[in-house]
Amino acid sequence: ERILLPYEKRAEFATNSIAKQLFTIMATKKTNLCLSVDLTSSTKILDLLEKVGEHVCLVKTHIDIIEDFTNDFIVRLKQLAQTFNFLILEDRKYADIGNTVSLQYSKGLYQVGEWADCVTAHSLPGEGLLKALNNSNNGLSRGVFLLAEMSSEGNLITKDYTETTVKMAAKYPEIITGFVCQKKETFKDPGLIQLTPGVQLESSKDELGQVYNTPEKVILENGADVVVVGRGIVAAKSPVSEAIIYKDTLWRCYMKRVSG
Ligand code: BMP
Repeated sequence: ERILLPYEKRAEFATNSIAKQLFTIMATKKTNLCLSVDLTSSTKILDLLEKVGEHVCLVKTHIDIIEDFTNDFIVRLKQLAQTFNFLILEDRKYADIGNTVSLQYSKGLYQVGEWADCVTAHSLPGEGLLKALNNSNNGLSRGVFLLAEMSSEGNLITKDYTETTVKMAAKYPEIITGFVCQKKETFKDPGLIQLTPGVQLESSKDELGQVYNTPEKVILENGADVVVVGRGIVAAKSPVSEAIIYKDTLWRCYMKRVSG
């Protein structure tokens, strides 16, 4: 079973180079925390990453919520990624025909393909978008997390949709890093990464349908490999000490899982 294998071992099964790198970073830095830096000021993001970069394996951005975006933000973000050895995931959730996704990925204000190690995409439009992302990497190592399930209440994803999504991904082993999903049964391939959002220290909900599960539940029962935390950290009174609490808690759960 994939969830019983340590990240070092999982790295050996990875067919996508970003998945391999991410497994290796987790094993080396002993953290499976992905910080979702959902802040709208570029200096606030950079200041926070300066302090928590050492505790995370992956930083997830929503680049289109930043109010003072400049190219310098990207330069500094990449410097931090190098200094602290984390990867960058732009949570763009592409969901259009291949040609449009190719333009959205490579062009426009953000030029996501230039700086994001990996991106998220919906399977809804069909595999054309995976072909497009696969062809737009300019020879760089790039990855895609495909949305197989969502954390929000009332989302329209069905069991059938999830299964077809996993089958679609199997046709693009060189570009697929893993799945954004909620359950360990969703996929079996040990070389792919389960990225799970909707996590806080206490189970709860927000007022707009987001559902939170605990670290214990998502890692030990639901099979999460990388855990996404946004407001649990960024909206805390002391984001840095909260990030350390999340990192330690998530890593303890992972250690418990792999030591059987
Ligand atoms: P928070 O921990 O503050 O609820 O943030 C969760 C983050 O994960 C958000 O950036 C959201 O866009 C993302 N996300 C999610 O919450 N559920 C999903 O199913 C997929 C997501 O990407």
